[in-house]
Amino acid sequence: MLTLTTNAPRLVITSLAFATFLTLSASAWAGAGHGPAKGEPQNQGHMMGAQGGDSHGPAGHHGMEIGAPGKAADVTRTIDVAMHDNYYKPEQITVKAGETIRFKITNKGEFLHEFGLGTAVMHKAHQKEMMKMWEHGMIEADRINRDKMMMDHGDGRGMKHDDPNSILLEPGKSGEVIWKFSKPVDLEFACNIPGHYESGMMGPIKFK
Ligand SMILES: [Cu+2]
Repeated sequence: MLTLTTNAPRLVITSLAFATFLTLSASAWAGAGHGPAKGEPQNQGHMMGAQGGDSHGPAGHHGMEIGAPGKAADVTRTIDVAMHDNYYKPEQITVKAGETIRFKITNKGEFLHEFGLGTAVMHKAHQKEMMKMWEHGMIEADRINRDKMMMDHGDGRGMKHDDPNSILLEPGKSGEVIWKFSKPVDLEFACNIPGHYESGMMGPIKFK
C-alpha cells in the first residue's frame, strides 16, 4: 500500500476511492431484481468489485484475472469452509491455476457472514457496498432483510447481493460458490460485513 506523508495525496486517494465506489455500485447493482432470462444465473451475475474496475481507480488492472464463475460439470475438487464469529476454517486455501473448485460454505456462527473471493482491493470496494446495504437496513448482524433488498432505493432499482464470486449466509445456512481459478494472483477469501474483515475474517488463497 501507499504510505502517505501529507494530506494532499490522501484527499486525492479518498476521492478516487469514492469515485470507484460509485462506479462499482452502479454496475454491481444494475440489473438487480430482473435476472437473466435463461442460462446459468451465476455466469451472468455481477462480479463483486470486478466490473467497473477496468478503467476506474485502484481496482484497475484486476478484472477477470481472479478467474470466473465455474461450471458444476468442471468441478474437480470440493472444499468445505466453515464460517464462525469471526473467522474461517480452514484459515487458508491452496488452489491450482485453471482448477474449478466447489466451495461448500456453512455458517456455524451466530452472525451473518460472507464468503467472497477477490483481491484485497476488490474486498475493500465491496466493504463499502456492504456498508451501504447495512445503512439501508438490508443486512443486520444476524439476518438478511430480503424485502428491503427488493425495494426501490431512489434510483429505480432494487439492491441485492448476488455476486457470483460471493455468498452471504445467515446463521445455520449453507451454500456454495463454484469458481474457476485462472493464473496465480494475490487472492483472498473474505467476509465484508462491516467490521468482520478488520477483525480477521479473511484468509489467503495460495497457488501451488
Ligand atoms: Cu463475517
